[in-house]
Amino acid sequence: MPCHRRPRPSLWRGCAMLLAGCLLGAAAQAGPTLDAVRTRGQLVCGVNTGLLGFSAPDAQGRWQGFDVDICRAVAAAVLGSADKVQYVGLSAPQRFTALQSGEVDLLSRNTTVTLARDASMGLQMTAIAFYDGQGFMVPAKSKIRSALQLKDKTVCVQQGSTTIRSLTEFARVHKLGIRQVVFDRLEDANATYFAGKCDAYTSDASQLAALRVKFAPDPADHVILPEVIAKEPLGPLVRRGDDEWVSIVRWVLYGLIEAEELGVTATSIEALKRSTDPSVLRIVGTGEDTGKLLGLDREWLARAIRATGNYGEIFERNLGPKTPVGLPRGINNLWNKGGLQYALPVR
Ligand SMILES: N[C@@H](CCC(=O)N[C@@H](CS)C(=O)NCC(=O)O)C(=O)O
Repeated sequence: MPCHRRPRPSLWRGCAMLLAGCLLGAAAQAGPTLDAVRTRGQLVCGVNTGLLGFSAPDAQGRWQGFDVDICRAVAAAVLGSADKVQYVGLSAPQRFTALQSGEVDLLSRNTTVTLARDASMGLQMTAIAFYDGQGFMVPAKSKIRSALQLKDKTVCVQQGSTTIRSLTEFARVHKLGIRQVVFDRLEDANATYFAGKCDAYTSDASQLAALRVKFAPDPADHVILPEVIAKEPLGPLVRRGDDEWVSIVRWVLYGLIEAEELGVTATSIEALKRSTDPSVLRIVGTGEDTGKLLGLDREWLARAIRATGNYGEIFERNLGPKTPVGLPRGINNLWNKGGLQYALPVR
């Protein structure tokens, strides 16, 4: 019987409970990954073996970078400390097996989300951390200033990524007859290109920017061409079939983005605990308890923000104009500042 036709008291109760559930959500149960992470007391995070700005160990062996900060934020939310992370460096071809087999709990490794990866590999996307695009880099002295000038040129490329296929399709569509020089290992692709043995190098544009800083005596000797030949939305992936874990990773990322939108930073968070804005209070952990909906406590997001800063702070510290990689915020700016970063609302 529909609720509005004078239902019996027990039905009223049922409807009221359903309504309360709709409005508030019910407390979540922990899924198998969260259970395993808690029992182990450590999050095992798959990252790139060494990609400047995204994930690389520093001189003391401490992992640093944008993707590493996502691991740290999740660990802070789930385990109470951003340091409770074990990092597993994974090459492009190794990364999906490591996640599928359970070797890592989370893959936070400059990985593009595509339909095939999301739908057919036993993996699931969470949210987009970085909007990237595939591009080309050429030596500045080469005079090539457009990807359309790559006719019959050699292009260095690594396998195990989305890159080869998009290169092949781009070359075919524009009838460029590009000659691919394919490598299993990134080190070999780098060595060959920076020794001047390929006319161009193709990869995610952020990666090209990082590589020229690391390997070129003068980064200005290499130019990234203006064309973006494929969308490369990068984000953390988890195993399919653990809905609770998907939600946790997704909402940590959204929470960091929303924190930026609301002006909550690693340093302003303490003062904002006395804010009068309910949206801010939810984020800083003194308002409505969103943690219980994820199987976490009230302070889950506050801990993540204290550990890593909000999304904007993470971006600026690891990739922004003041870092060696020197990327502009561009399309990774917030939606209300001309970019694409739009967190679903944390409420
Ligand atoms: N975002 C692209 C490319 C990411 C990627 O794995 N890039 C390669 C270079 S093209 C890389 O990081 N290689 C490092 C390695 O294999 O250790 C993807 O997800 O397929």
